[in-house]
Amino acid sequence: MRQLEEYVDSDVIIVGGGPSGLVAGRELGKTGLKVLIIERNNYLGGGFWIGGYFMNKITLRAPAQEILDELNVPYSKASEGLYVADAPHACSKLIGAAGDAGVKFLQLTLLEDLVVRDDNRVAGVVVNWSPIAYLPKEVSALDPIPLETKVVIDATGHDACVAKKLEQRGVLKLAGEGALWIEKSEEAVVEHTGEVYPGLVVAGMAVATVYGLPRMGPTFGSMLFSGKRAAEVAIEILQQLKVS
Ligand code: 48F
Repeated sequence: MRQLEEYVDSDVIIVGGGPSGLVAGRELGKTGLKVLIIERNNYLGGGFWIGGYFMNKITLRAPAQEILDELNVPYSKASEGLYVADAPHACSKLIGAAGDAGVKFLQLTLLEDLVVRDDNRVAGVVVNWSPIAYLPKEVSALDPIPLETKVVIDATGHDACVAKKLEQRGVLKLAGEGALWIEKSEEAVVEHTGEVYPGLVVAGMAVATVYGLPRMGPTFGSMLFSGKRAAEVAIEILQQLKVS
């Protein structure tokens, strides 16, 4: 309860605790910023616990193995420029690294809406307990609460749930994910990671959904690099806010 009270105002809220959100959180936390990750599941890690086709290995293309080095995750070289790691090992190390950087987590918490201020800027999130989605109407009529922040990062994966809230308001148009094409998708996702609306940054697979980029296959390098890029963009936005 005390943590919730402390985090009704923060520097950055990341919605989604998958690989891109966790990396973004870690990078931001390392700089001393007040960062909260909101996750609808009880567990963090999103799709990073398992590789393609239910295999418990993840693949990463160079130079993403450098991020595994940073996290002290062991891996092996499968072929030139392609690396393989144990998914649970990589995922748990990444969650731990975000925690070590000072990031706080609010699990079982569902993004319901956004706080948008007069100057048309995203200024927070509106959240509720995610279990209410499974409760009968008689007990699920529960008011959500707002959490204010300076920058929101949409790291909700393929659904791009946060950006979709702006689309529902008619202020943003999402192109929808393109067909699977790993080589194109990896680079394009990192390149397009950025501020899509004042105060809202998109990271990870949400970037493909927002910009109509090809969807990813079972490889994770660009999720990690997109998280890093999202953190850089958030820091730039925070610096601009300080100046203005
Ligand atoms: O899906 P997810 O792992 O997103 P990501 O960081 O990475 C994508 C890859 O896992 C994989 C891929 C690349 O190889 O294609 O899919 O882009 O993590 C997204 C997290 O956001 C949470 C969801 O439970 C998951 O843990 N999430 C989604 N919608 C909401 C949410 C919501 N409305 N409120 C709170 N959390």
